[in-house]
Amino acid sequence: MDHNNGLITLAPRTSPSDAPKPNGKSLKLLLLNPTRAGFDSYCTAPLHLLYIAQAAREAGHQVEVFDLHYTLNKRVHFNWGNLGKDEKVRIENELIEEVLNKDFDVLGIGSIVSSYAVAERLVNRVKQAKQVPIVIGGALGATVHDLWAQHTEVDYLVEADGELIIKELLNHLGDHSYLRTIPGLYVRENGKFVVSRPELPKSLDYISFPNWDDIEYSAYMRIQREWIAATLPRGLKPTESDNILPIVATRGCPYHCTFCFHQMNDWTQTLPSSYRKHSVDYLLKYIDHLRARYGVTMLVTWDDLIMTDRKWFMDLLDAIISQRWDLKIFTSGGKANIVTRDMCFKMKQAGFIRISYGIETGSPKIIKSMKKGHTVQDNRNAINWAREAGLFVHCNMIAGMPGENRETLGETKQFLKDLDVHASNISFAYATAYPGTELFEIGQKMGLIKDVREYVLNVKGVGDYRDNFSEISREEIHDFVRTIRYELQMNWLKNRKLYGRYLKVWLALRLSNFYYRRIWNTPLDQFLKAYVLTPKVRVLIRSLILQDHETSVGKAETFVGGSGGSASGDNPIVGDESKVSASC
Ligand code: B12
Ligand code: SF4
Repeated sequence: MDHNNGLITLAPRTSPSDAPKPNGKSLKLLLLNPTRAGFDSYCTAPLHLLYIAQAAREAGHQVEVFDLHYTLNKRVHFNWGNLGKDEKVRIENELIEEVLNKDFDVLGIGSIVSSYAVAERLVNRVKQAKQVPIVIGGALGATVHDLWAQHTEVDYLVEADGELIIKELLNHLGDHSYLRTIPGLYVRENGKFVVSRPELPKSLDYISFPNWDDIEYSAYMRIQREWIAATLPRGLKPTESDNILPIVATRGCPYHCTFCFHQMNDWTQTLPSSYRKHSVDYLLKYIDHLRARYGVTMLVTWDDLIMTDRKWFMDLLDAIISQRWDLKIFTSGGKANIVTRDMCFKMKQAGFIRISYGIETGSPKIIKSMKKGHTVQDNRNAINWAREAGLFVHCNMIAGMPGENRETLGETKQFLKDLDVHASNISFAYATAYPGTELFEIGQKMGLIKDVREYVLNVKGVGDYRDNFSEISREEIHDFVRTIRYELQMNWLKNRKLYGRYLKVWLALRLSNFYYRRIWNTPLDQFLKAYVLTPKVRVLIRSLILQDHETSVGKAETFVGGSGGSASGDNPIVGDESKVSASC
């Protein structure tokens, strides 16, 4: 046994245990998807809970899925950001009361780590009111096990795929000597968690199809459609009749990029790879089911890295092509050292319309220190091949990693300009450390993350730039992320000799520089009200400064292939709240 942070790690179980008989009782399981710190209004389907719900139901239990994030946003008309603090507290408490009024024997919560603050409040309130066991999964759970141990009375945490674990837990609730042998289940004993290392079956085919009828799926389809429409150029945007659902074909990833979190992300590389996948046959059946039951016309892949196994991925593409389904597929998971020119063409044939790559940087030094496992030249090839095949290409970028300086940012800018990337086809994230990643440990060593609880209580999306890992000031990093988008637009317009629009963006950049460098501490609207008299001019200047593509550069281009083109709707300054997956 080894002891750390109040965690006791048992030796891995070498063979499946002799399961004692289930206690035979049918339990009521309530599954919650909590809201996230910062309470953004983007609502994606709680797919993780649908998988857990289906598994629990198969083991003879009753399940309800309650998506607090969606319910809250729906209640405030997706306008959370504009509510006052008191109003926010009132609504959160109202929702917690609703949870308390439900009839359940076990409470399950799952989300990403930015839900920790809300989940901690929720758990403590539930434990005050009811003596029910609580189990937490996803990145929210085991990565911060010491916080759950010290600041709550949570009973169980789940470190891995939860489908097998939830069955065991519900069937043997209370039998700690048995439960502590379940791989991946953290069991609280005397204020500490005890755990057996997870054993993850390499084939995911034991997992049943999630039941989308557990949630108001058509609402999530609509939200997803609107988000995708905002990120794609005209001609590729989904229409009202498109029904879109996410799919997860593989889980985990064999790479160890320093900033990335995935389940069983062992960046110390002492454990076997966490990568696991469904068979092509399973996926064909599942997609067919989604088409028949829910009228799905478009899929979004939510895998960590769907193309990890090149041969398997090509087989999947062939199988999809042979079905002649006429499906559209939107993916975030392209990796430059895996993708090939042939793969891009085959993806196009199979219905893929968009691919995003974790380009991250144009600096050879930074890409190496991120442990991306590929080079800047690989990135160039990957973008060019996808463009040749007619895929819409999106580049996920990161600014402010350790070692970042003026020179490396300059290399990134030049890289994007040389490839004639349009500003709307990039997302810039600020380097952000999530627990369970190497960057988190680097942040602790650099003294940036001192108090883990304080950090986790406040960790939000990448727009919330709190820690500067780089060699230059945070203002310089901010300035780069703000101005690169104007500069790429100007570069793109100049390459096409569109000088009228070039001048407009040039003016917008000047205005933005003036505002952010000279008077940034006065809120923009207050400033405009004080100094700009005509409302029409105020609207124009506001849109120029905030870099609203629709109003400042004209409507989105009709364009496929990435050698330019502008998809409207990106977050104007940070541009990356919309990213749904790891960079890859
Ligand atoms: C959908 C998604 C989102 C959604 C929200 C998801 C949510 N739950 O709230 C949106 C689009 C909003 C989002 C945003 C962000 N995301 Co995100 N997202 C995903 C994505 C693509 C899919 C999640 C999923 O459904 N996975 C499939 C299911 C089956 O796996 P799972 O979630 O791990 O669930 C299993 C187990 O964990 C466990 N389990 C989970 N919950 C529970 C509960 C119980 C009771 C039990 C028993 C078990 C259990 O069992 C499940 C089934 O086996 C993942 C990548 C991925 N492939 O997982 C990233 C991921 C979760 N996101 C991530 C990140 C970094 C972000 C952003 C910061 C990105 C950004 N660029 O801004 C933002 C944060 C925004 C914010 N304000 O906090 C990271 C995780 C970060 C972390 N440590 O928490 C991931 C892993 C991607 C990555 N590698 O970078 N994301
Ligand atoms: S960024 Fe992509 S390739 Fe890197 S570890 Fe994360 S999922 Fe894997």
